[in-house]
Amino acid sequence: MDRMVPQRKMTFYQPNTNDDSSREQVRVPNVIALVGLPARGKTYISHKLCRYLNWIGIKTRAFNVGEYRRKACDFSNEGKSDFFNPQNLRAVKIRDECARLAMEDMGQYLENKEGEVAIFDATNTTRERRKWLVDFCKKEDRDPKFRIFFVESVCDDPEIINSNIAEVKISSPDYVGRMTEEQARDDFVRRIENYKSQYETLDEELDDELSFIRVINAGRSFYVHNVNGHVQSRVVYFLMNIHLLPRSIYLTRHGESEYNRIGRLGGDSPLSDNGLTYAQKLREYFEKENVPGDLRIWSSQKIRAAQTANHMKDLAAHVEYWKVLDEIDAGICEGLTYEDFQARYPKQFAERDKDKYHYRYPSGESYEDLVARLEPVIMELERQSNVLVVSHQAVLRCILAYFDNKNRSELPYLNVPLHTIIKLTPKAYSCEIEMFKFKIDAVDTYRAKPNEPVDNGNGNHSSLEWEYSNETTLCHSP
Ligand SMILES: *[C@@H]1O[C@H](CO)[C@@H](O)[C@H](O)[C@H]1NC(C)=O
Ligand SMILES: CC(=O)N[C@H]1CO[C@H](CO)[C@@H](O)[C@@H]1O
Repeated sequence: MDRMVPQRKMTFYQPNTNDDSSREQVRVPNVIALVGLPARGKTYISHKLCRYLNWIGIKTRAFNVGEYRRKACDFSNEGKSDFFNPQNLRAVKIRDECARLAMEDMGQYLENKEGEVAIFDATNTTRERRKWLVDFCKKEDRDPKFRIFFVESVCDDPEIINSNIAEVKISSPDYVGRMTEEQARDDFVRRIENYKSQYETLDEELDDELSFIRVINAGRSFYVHNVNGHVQSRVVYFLMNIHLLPRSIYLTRHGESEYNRIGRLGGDSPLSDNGLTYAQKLREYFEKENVPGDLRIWSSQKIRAAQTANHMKDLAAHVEYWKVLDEIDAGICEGLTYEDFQARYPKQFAERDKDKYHYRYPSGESYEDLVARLEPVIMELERQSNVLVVSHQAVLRCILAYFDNKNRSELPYLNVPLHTIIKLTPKAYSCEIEMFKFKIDAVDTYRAKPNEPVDNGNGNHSSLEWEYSNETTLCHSP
């Protein structure tokens, strides 16, 4: 077998450890600036964009001026909403100073090439303030200049505004533990009024030279103007696909397969007896779960996944079989065990341990390839309501990393055990993640990162019917 390999060896992928620098010359730094009154979902948009851009491989950080303000002064001594009154000169000065600090940090972040995109999350409601930001991005001595894109969220639907105030602002660090909910709401409504007095919306004529999107009533309509470049068009496409309606996404691997039992990689084997039992349990879970509205099931085209999904056909509005959900292609290692792989291709095996995200199986795929292949799935998941995805370990790691905001060094080691349902419920700033683990025997297919303690969450919990893990927060601003 080894003797047949040499001509293939020439195509062996060498992980490029200097991946980011090789792309530098083609990428222009981008600033995405949010515009809009409080309670228009700006921070929500900022978190989601940040997570999405990082996941597709564009390094992004959000700079939230509100956080600088909270650090700079103790809000409780500032007379609450009076602080946002344009007549309060001392407060105006503090706020301007915070915006300036956030902007300078953002400038350094882009200049030092720590990242390619900075999201500037401030209230920024005047034309003058926007000009200040544009001038900063196009500063004379700046080379290359930053490209700037404004994302304005406008909303005149009281229902959306009220639900945003209720869900987000009452639990804001500005209010929690400082006053009652009623007081917080009143204070916040006054704060909005203070901003309203100065607010100047983006205008197709007055702001003709700017690039921007206006998101109207949480995405009911859009106005897109003067889009410039790759990042901006990705942002527009993404914003036009997301929605705020409550729903859950369920992820599961296929039941244990014959190949799992004997430790072989990939292949297209059918379910084992344990796997069939899981498929039955999965059905019972969804009978009880009683998902509101329609449930869609998306399965890979591998036999083991389709067999798992087929048990639930009549519970779902649609069952679709997607080739893009097929397991990572292990190339020449398909059908081998890890031991075979290590014995036959020791160098390859070591390369993979060194940089699992970028490592590409000869004649196969890498995790990085997989993320690119799965981007349409993420976009479609954003558009849909309740979906169950029946797929495979590596594929689900990529999807989970998107929702749980895990970076590329963590992604290939995320634990996605067999016979477990992962339920994702997106919230305003985070995604609630619950794991339901069934008490059905399965082999453990997890391989820990070398030189790290093994904690695969398997085994120890086998006496539980299911286990529950806590809410996880997404995308941290600095
Ligand atoms: C990924 O996240 C982990 C945990 O937050 C951190 O320790 C690690 O440095 C990060 N790696 C990269 C490449 O950003
Ligand atoms: C609310 C807010 O940030 N307002 C500022 C908008 O920009 C002008 C001009 O830079 C400032 O004076 C305001 O304080």
